[in-house]
Amino acid sequence: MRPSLPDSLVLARRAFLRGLGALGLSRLAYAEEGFLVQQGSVPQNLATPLTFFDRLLTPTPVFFVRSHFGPPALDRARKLTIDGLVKGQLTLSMDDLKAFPEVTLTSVLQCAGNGRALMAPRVPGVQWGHGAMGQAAWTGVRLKDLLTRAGLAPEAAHVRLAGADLAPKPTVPAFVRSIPLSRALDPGTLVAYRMNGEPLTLAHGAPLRLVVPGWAGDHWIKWLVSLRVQKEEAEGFYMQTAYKFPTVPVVPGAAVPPAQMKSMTTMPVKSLIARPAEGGRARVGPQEVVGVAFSGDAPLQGVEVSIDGGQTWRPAALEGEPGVGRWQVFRLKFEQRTPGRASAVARATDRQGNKQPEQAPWNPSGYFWNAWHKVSWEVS
Ligand SMILES: Nc1nc2c(c(=O)[nH]1)N[C@H]1C(S)=C(S)[C@@H](COP(=O)(O)O)O[C@H]1N2
Ligand SMILES: [Mo]
Repeated sequence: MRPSLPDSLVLARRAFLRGLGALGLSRLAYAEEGFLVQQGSVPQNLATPLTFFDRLLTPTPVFFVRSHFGPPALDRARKLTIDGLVKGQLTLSMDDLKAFPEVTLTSVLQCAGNGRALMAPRVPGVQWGHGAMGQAAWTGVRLKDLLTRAGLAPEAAHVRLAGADLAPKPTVPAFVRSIPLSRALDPGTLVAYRMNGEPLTLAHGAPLRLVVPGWAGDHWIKWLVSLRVQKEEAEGFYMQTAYKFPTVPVVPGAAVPPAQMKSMTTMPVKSLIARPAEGGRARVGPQEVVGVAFSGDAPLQGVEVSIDGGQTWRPAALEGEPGVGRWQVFRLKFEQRTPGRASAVARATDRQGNKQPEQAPWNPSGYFWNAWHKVSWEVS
């Protein structure tokens, strides 16, 4: 039997609330926001509440979880094997890995299906709202350094990635994927063992996971146990069928022939408003719109906010370091002098000139929802 995630989460939540009480913070407010929200009927899909998207780092206890089959048993001594088109096969322990130069970087991890619930018409899959994303500081070693140590054969073109989690029955395909060698050799691609300064938790892939800044979460293999250098992409459903996006615009609801689909890589530019909350209340006077924005293609150029339904736009102030696949916090303050309905809509642009679209392109699996985020609240 697998350890039951809900029980441990309930305990974590209790400890968290006790801690808040000791700090004199309102239990009531945090009872609403301070824990993960189970997404769908399976406990391994947990969404981060929107209110946490107002800061540069998402705390690990509320960092979303997405696992197809649930975690394998915790094994901090699990070794990583590198084989295939290499001069010498390697089997690396944690101590072996820690002999390579250590790297820490801050990067967004977002599920390609984040926002799927907002697609119209609806599409099958985990019905994520906005909570399948987070940003953490990831620490580990460069995949490039490991591959260089193993020695690449000239025909090497892809790295097949496998975790230790098993499908629930033999008829369900294994969660196996691959990345092109060029991406594997990118200095930002890490085999990570720490998240936000602590050893990875089991839910997030302990002891080792891949970190692929700028690319969607399905590349960030957890419980990493095998890297195989090969000529071809990985076999199987999760590489050859799933995680594909139309290469041409699609009429909402239309079927797309497989030949017109290609594997997704970088996350399109996006911003999201954490506060004020949709349907919330505020007093007449200063209002503040806060959120996060990022692009998987280039560092952020800027975020604009409109408080008049899109007629005029104001540049928001940005916090944090710009980077590919790294989010920055944006903030816009304004005065609301009269009672009534207030609203805000945000749109981001990256340094490649990509602009967040007003409508997200519909696609059959509901990937990469990145429409302008609009909220409205009552001022009295
Ligand atoms: N081994 C393994 N790795 C995996 C998955 C999985 O099911 N098994 N899910 C992937 C998907 S689809 C996402 S979005 C991210 C989620 O990472 P997190 O649970 O740490 O947030 O892990 C990826 N890595
Ligand atoms: Mo995902």
